[in-house]
Amino acid sequence: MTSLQLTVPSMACSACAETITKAVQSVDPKAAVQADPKTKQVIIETQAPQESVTQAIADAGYPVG
Ligand SMILES: [Cu+2]
Repeated sequence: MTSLQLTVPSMACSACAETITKAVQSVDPKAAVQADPKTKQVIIETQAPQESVTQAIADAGYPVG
């Protein structure tokens, strides 16, 4: 497991956080995702490569800052 800490500036509310969580889990269904709209931080425990995770989040409409 790798722990990733990403900043997603466009994550504005809990619906955004949910979309981001689903995007990550489309890459790794077992990923543990904590997305906090207040801090714009997404903390992910995953076995997927970071590039795949950031790409999936970007494809969902949330560029990783
Ligand atoms: Cu939102």
